[in-house]
Amino acid sequence: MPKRIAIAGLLFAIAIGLVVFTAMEYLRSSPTTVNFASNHKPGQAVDLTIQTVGTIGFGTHPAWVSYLTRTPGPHPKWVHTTLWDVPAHTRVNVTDMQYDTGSPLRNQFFGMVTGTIGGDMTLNGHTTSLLNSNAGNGVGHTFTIMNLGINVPLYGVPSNAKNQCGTAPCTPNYVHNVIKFSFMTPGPGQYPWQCNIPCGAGFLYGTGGPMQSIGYMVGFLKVVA
Ligand SMILES: [Cu+2]
Repeated sequence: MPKRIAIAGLLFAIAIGLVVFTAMEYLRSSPTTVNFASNHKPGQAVDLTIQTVGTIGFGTHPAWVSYLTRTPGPHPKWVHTTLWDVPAHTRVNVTDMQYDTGSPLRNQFFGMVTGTIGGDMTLNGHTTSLLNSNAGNGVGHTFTIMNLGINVPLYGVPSNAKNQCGTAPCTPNYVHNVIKFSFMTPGPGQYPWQCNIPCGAGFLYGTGGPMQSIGYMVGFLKVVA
């Protein structure tokens, strides 16, 4: 009898161990936060450089669409994350290197630039406040912070271009568009941001997979005081 209890106890301990291990693995695998706040001087704008890619090419979901973030400072590197610490009431200058192809929007509303400083963006150097996604290459992704009324459509690259980027991080010798815009951060808080194009290919209505995964098409703007 004591032997059985001992075995049952051992099995129970192993089960608990597995649960803890799995939880730790999950926590460890969640994307890191890029810190734009701690070295920030008051009044200075924050430069946020990101890229959007058609396939991330590595990790647990190599085929998924994704955003990547470039770290600030003298030795920048591309990180697979969509989590940012940013200072409050500060101008953020965003540059998106857009390497993905596009398509017509299901909801034309998201072809409009809203909530940015000046209500516009530049697309490869040209200022505009609206993209007609039924023309040209369509829209690949959007950068949208619903709570702040911010939406920026990201123009697609030509699908017949020969130099498509295969594996992220992409370098500028691959076909891409450069989209720039600025916005002001609000007071401290967590503001979810996302892509509003159902770009989760292979998932129901295109809204699953990368569309609901932090590090891919969803993230948080963590505004700190
Ligand atoms: Cu997207």
